[in-house]
Amino acid sequence: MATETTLDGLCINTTRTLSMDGVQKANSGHPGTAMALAPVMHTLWDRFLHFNPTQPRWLNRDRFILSCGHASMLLYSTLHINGFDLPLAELMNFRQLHSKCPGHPEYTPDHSLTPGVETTTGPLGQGVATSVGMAMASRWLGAHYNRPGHEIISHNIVALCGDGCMMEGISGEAASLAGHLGLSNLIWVYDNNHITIEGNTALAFTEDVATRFMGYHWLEIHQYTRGERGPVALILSRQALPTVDRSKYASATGVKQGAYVLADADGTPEVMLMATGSEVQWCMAAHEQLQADGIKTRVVSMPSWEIFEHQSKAYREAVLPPSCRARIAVEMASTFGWDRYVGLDGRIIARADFGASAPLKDLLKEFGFTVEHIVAEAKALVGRK
Ligand SMILES: Cc1ncc(C[n+]2csc(CCOP(=O)(O)OP(=O)(O)O)c2C)c(N)n1
Ligand SMILES: [Mg+2]
Repeated sequence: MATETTLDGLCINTTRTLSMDGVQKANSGHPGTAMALAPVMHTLWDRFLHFNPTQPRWLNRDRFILSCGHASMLLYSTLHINGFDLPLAELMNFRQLHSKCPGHPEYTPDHSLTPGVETTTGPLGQGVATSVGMAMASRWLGAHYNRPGHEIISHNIVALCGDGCMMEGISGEAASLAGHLGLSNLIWVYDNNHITIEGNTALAFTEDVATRFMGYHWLEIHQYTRGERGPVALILSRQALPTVDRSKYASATGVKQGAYVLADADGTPEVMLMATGSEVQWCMAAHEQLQADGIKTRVVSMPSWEIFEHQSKAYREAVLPPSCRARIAVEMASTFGWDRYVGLDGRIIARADFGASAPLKDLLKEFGFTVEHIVAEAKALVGRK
């Protein structure tokens, strides 16, 4: 991972070590979730949320809710790093009596306890349910107080939740209402890590959450993005993923357009690699190799076809120039939908079936989800060795 040397990497690792230290000092709980979610938190707080750490009650701030309240050290570390009035001494006072860093985030209306904590969380499912109420409140305020040219209320509500939240019925009820109301100011990030206190979720929870959310009329997509037509659920991958070095590659703000150029060649690309979510990592590695072999390669991250289709023709053609017909899409699920983007000359590395089980490494190799295979396909497409 190149991130260790970058400011992003430093922020992420500092969030992790602060969380570890807090848990260690309190000798209570474990820092696993905080460590795993540190990159997500960093991306949210650094790239998406609008807030002012010196004015934690600023009316139009985005609201962040840690619905997996058991990972509270993650929130405290993040608030500390982002300049909220939560000094290191308070962090090291985690889980002590009268601490500003209690075992679960605790809300006080004047933010006197923990600045930046927007609601009390801990009972699983509660935080995400509260987020729907907040999104409704924001819509109500906007409808009453915004005037043309004076949009004083425009904030978003972002909730981070885990398997436990999705298992609780209340999250489903709240999500149903959010979908019904079309609350596009609401985003849930779901850490589907398949583990709870009791063990693997396979023991008790095998429903298809993504399909359920589609039924609720949520716009479900697999990478960080924002939808304009209804609430959005972002389902994080269960595999360990390298973090993209954003100082070297394009900023993640392009996700708002549904698709964007993540890595590029000098001049017109000869070949384009397209993917979403965890497949992007292989495209990035293939990009490095192809570029080194003198083949001009572009990587396009496509978190949402739907949002991309709503962009101007100029933008769409800037991202996917029609002149470049050597295109490869990589998707660990079905080939469905990609033909539109790879065109007649392109290739799709995907699966038309499902059900095989084996260690992940063996499956990936068997099905061609490897950097070597992508590189070979790309070279075959452009007729080079
Ligand atoms: C309603 C409710 N029931 C039980 C608990 C106790 N509890 C705290 S964390 C946890 C497991 C949460 O698992 P998950 O949401 O997957 O989080 P992860 O372990 O992945 O961080 C449970 C059962 C709780 N906080 N709330
Ligand atoms: Mg879990």
